Amino acid sequence: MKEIHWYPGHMKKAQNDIVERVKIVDLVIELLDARIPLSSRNPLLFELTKNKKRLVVLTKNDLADTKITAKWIKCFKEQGFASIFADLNKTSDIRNIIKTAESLASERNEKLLSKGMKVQPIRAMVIGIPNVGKSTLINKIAKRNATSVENKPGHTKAQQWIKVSDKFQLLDTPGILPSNYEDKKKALNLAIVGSINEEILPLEEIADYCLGYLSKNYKELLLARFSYLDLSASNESIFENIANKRGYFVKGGLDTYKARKVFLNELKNGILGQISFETI
Ligand SMILES: Nc1nc2c(ncn2[C@@H]2O[C@H](COP(=O)(O)OP(=O)(O)OP(=O)(O)O)[C@@H](O)[C@H]2O)c(=O)[nH]1
Ligand SMILES: [Mg+2]
Repeated sequence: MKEIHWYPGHMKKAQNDIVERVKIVDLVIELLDARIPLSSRNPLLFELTKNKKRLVVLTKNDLADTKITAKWIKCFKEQGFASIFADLNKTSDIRNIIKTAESLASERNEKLLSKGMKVQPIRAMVIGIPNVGKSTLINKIAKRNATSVENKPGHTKAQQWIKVSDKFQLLDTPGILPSNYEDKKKALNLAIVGSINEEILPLEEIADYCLGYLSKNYKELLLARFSYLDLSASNESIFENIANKRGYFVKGGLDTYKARKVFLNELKNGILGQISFETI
């Protein structure tokens, strides 16, 4: 496989900043994408923060297969991690995260109180790979646009403390990817959910992988949207069929590139239904 460069310069600095700041936080909130909990965990980021209390949040559960998410939560809990799933656009899920984070991080304040000292705001660091919802979570907890959100990987470029309340301070951090990967499937998963730039892997390859994965695991959802497809046909003729049906043409024929691109966008945005790309 040809070498793939996907490690933007600001991530190295972001990594050093995490080492520096992790010392002073009470809690690490690690966000993983519920559709790909394994592929979206950066082992280095985990390692750098492993001595701290941790809350694992599986985000974007509104896009994931909730039955599979429940199994992942059970698995993380069995490994000893406090873990919850969330749709970060849902108020009740945000409240659940705040409640769990507060109870996990209360130890320092209990100590201060027992010595007759004033309690301090809880400090939590929000970490994860790009585009998993770190800045969104902070804005929802703060109930204001304290930090910028964008549906593209690598949007946040530097750390930023956000005072959420007198009781809570959150540190927004830039998404950090592993500098390399051993496994092509992981890279494909990251491209599907938008945690690495689309241009890094060939679009045809991502779309063909998804088509195969859905034919195998979510055939009903695929046929609910594209009832006219013959799934035993070749990938090329399936995308030709979609291009034809939707009127995507280029000079000289059908625009299968556009058919693949639109298919991937619909998949990423949940239009085909709630789909998980990693099972236990
Ligand atoms: N459907 C859905 N979308 C979400 C959820 N959480 C975040 N998003 C969207 O995901 C995109 C990325 O969110 P950000 O909060 O910018 O992600 P980030 O982790 O801060 O990304 P970087 O700064 O690039 O590391 C935005 O379009 C959000 O609206 C969720 O639970 N469900
Ligand atoms: Mg961000």
